[in-house]
Amino acid sequence: MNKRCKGCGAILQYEYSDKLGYSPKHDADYCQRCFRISHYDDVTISMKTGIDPDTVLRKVSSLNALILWVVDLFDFEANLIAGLNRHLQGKTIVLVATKRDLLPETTGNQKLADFMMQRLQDFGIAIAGLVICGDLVKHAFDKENHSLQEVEKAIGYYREGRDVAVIGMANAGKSTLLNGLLKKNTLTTSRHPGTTLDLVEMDMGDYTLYDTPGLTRKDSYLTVGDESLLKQLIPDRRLKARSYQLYEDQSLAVGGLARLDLLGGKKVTCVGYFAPSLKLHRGKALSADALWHTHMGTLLAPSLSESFESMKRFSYTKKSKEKLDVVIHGLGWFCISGDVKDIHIYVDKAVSVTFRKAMI
Ligand SMILES: Nc1nc2c(ncn2[C@@H]2O[C@H](COP(=O)(O)OP(=O)(O)OP(=O)(O)O)[C@@H](O)[C@H]2O)c(=O)[nH]1
Ligand SMILES: [Mg+2]
Repeated sequence: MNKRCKGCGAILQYEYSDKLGYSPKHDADYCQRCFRISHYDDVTISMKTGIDPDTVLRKVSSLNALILWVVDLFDFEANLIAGLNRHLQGKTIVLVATKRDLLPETTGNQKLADFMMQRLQDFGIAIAGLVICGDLVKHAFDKENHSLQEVEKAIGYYREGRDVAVIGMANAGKSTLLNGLLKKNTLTTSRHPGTTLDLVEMDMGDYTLYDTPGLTRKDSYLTVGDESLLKQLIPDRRLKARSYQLYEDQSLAVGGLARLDLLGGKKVTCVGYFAPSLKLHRGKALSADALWHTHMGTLLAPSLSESFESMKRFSYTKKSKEKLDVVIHGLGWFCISGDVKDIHIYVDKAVSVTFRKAMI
């Protein structure tokens, strides 16, 4: 039988150093790519778009396993999987929400749970249970962090003799969660989406635990951004709510990546939730076009699109007083409350935007 890399699941091979699974040593447990990711944070072969989601879902659905669906709370909308129950017919699904540590501490878990249940209902996704995890990277084993115990409890309750497999979008934190359950860093984890390459089987005594490659979506800054952009987009610490009070037509820029125009408002509060390293600029909506034409890529940085004209616009007319989130996949979101009429948001042409009832 072919030997597989313990970190990413790729079949090990010893001939082609530019192909997946390569190792220079015949007795190695890990491929060179995993070694370089773990030791140098260097992803030698990017698999951001190279893994076929249908193949992954097919492999997972053929297992007799309880499913832990790992969902990144920061990038929640882009982590939803339409038709999940159809893809995994007959499977019991427990949603495990990760990266709670990035969201404001003041937001209660009950509120987050209610929000998620509502979104799942909107998407027609049914789950059996829900666990919200705190920081699984730096504080997984802290006394006051009960996340892993809660996941273990859910496994004990819902497994009913079956194996256990994780699924979810790339970068959701699946391998990190499993390393926590294994209590050692067996699996390769990284901020590069597409780290895990194939199913990885681990013996837990009573059952087999499976890590799986993340599913990818093309309409996210996580997929279209290059490695250096990813470093800036992904928050490395808790998000600071950046709040703006607006009294006239205004425009807010997230670096040179996204522009939000709020029009026809009298008194509007807009809160941005983005990686702390990303700069937000506020200005008059009237002069925003000129600003973007001249300063995209310089004052408005980082940027990705080749020009402002090439960016795509999404619009929304706010009719109720309800707080509204404008979510930019892979980047973060604005929460808008108060009296605003028209909302326009410009993003890279490949990226999607979702308008939703406020999460926080
Ligand atoms: N802030 C925070 N970051 C996390 C947490 N869990 C995972 N991460 C980070 O998220 C990134 C992705 O983690 P992985 O475990 O590699 O994600 P994955 O779902 O296995 O990704 P793929 O293998 O690409 O599908 C890494 O940079 C992790 O450090 C968490 O609880 N909090
Ligand atoms: Mg992984």
